Amino acid sequence: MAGKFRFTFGPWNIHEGADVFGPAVRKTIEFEKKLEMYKNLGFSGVQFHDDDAVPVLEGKSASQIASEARSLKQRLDDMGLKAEFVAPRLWEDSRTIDGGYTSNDPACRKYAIERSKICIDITKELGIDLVVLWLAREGSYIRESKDSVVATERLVDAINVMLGYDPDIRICVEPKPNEPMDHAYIPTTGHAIALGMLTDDADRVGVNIESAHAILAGLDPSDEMGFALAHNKLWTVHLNDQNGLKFDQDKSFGSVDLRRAFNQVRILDRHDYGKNGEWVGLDVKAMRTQKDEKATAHLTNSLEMFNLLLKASRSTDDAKIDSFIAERNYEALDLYIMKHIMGR
Ligand code: XLS
Ligand code: MG
Repeated sequence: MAGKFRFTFGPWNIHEGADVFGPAVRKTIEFEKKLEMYKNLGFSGVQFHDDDAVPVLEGKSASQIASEARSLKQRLDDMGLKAEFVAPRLWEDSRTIDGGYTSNDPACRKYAIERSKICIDITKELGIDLVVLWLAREGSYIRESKDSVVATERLVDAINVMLGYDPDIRICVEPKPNEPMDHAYIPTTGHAIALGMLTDDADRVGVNIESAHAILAGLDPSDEMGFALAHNKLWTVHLNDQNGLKFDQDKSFGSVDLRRAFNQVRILDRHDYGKNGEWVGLDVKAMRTQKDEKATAHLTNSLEMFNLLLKASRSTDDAKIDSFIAERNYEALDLYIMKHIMGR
């Protein structure tokens, strides 16, 4: 069967448990300590925001940023870890309140572009070519505040600047329909791929599909992945789970809907995801109730569930499935899959 999967997560996936309504409930684990934990947890790849890689970017010169990124690369090499991607954190600065690339204020748009260039510099110093754009604030709270045609054009312009800034980088747009904005301009995989097609070099624009984001858009993550795979655009994934249309929960993979998780693993495996070096990212968060000493269980649990579901996916009786399909006996197929996932 298909190859082996390699797993990544970002330092933000080990966190203190603060939420919109309450403060941190777990001790902070220093970044370096987190890096030391990766291998023991079964992960060999690290995803970064630009300021995870080089903290406090503001006020640092380009050469200082480059030298800090180079020293991080050295530490990763020493630990046997690889960076997967870098994403510009464009949602925390006061200049991105109304959006980065789609802000109505030209000075703020300029800031977003400059910050993205810094992100690309860091990406290159880490020896990789992948930038992820989660377009957090590229949307609106009220429709009348922005023009959706202009916003789309501004997103294209911004991506063009990034593509032009470095001839090798590839950009993965990570769609999400809402939160923090009421309406986001790039809510789904289809939007992300179509946006890429408007750019100067569509071949260098792909997608990062996060399970919870697809579910928040009322879509099935495995079908979203299939659509992207059919376009050769699935260059990374953020697997997790989500209990209906609520806040973005980033629950452990498979913890809400095992069958939905099974189908994500199945589509990835059946189409050799990873054959071009793509990683499996687990963008999961620990429950706020979790105690300090178990603050990483959500990561190992998600990894274990992926591997168990991979086993389940690879052990289906495909002749049986084909005959159910040929007979159009989907009730039998339905029961077969449910029992198979239950190990019966
Ligand atoms: C938020 C996203 C974010 C990106 C990286 O929902 O998951 O963490 O993946 O910027
Ligand atoms: Mg994500």
